Amino acid sequence: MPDAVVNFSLLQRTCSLVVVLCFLHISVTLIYYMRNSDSRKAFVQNQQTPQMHRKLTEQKVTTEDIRLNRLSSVTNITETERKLETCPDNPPHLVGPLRVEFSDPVTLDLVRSDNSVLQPGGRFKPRDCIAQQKVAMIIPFRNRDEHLKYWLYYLHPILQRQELDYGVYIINQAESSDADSVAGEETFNRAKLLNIGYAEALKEYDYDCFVFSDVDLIPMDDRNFYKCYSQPRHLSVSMDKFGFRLPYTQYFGGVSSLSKEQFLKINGFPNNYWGWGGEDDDIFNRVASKGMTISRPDAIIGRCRMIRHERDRQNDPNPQRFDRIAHTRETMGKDGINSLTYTVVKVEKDQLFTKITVDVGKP
Ligand code: UD2
Ligand code: MN
Repeated sequence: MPDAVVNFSLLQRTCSLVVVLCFLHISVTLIYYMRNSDSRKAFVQNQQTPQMHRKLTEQKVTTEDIRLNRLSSVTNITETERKLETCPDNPPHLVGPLRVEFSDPVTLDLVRSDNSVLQPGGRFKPRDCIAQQKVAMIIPFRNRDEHLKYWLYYLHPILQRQELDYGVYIINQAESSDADSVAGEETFNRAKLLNIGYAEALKEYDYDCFVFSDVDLIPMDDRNFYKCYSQPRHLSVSMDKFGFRLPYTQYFGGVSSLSKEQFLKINGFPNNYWGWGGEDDDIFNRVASKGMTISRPDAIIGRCRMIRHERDRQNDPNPQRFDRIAHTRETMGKDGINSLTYTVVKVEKDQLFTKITVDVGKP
């Protein structure tokens, strides 16, 4: 064989080897890249809203489509052409158990930037489907800004993943500085604030469900739906504070939900429990006396954490509570949403919530 031919076939083989090696290199790099981007995604899941998830998926679709030259068929589908269906029972973006800690520094600005999708007043609607329920989140409040920050930080992404049409209402009991009409700081009245939340939220939107939540309670699993069921629902069933179990069967404190119909059936909540305790048992009595039962998630899905705190000023245990809960059946007809009186002092619309400051009067 002539030398030139030998050299040429050697060159050809070397070239083929180089091509194969290049191909191998590219394949390995691609596989590593894809794996890495998967694990990065798993890491951001906890604080992930459906919008963030959608952005990630849309980016992926776009690159893929450019490669396959399918771009035009994607951009042709406009928002208005999409026909919306009712959101599913199992929303696709839920992640299950969540890490909940109160040591991370959280600022309202951080929470605002994470939730840019919210409408003023802490309002949200899913973009891709019609929510099954319109839910007002009602929080009784006075002087707990530190706790409120964590509530907003954790709950907004959860509620969005649950695909609810919701609004957040902070019902703030006025202090002396809030209004001339209020002289000095009065005793706290949690249940009356919850009644006010119900009434004020309904003035704004046609809510069909009301979730009543302490400001210091955070669910540890996003499968614990903040919505209403065929019976009044107790949501905070498995709390760190009580060793992750119910303290007693009739316990209804912390977080609960009632549909508009269920709420009206029990004439709302009592207005005359001033100070700490008893109002949650009175609400339980109301529910039971109307022949309803309590619906609850299981002890795993119902896990939640309460931010540790001292008893607040002007919220000492109410000495009348035992006497009052012994007479719920007789008093509930005339004390409740049908006898509610109060004065609105101020309404503030933040991106993350609607804060309604109210004068609830005195004992
Ligand atoms: C328990 C119940 C709570 C309620 C209360 C008795 C749990 C987890 N919660 O809470 O549902 O039945 O006993 O009344 O067991 N608040 C303020 N500022 C105040 C006082 C109270 O914002 O100055 C609000 C706040 O939303 C707080 C809630 O009222 O989470 C309940 O008060 P608490 O946290 O002091 O009472 P706690 O933890 O014993
Ligand atoms: Mn508490």
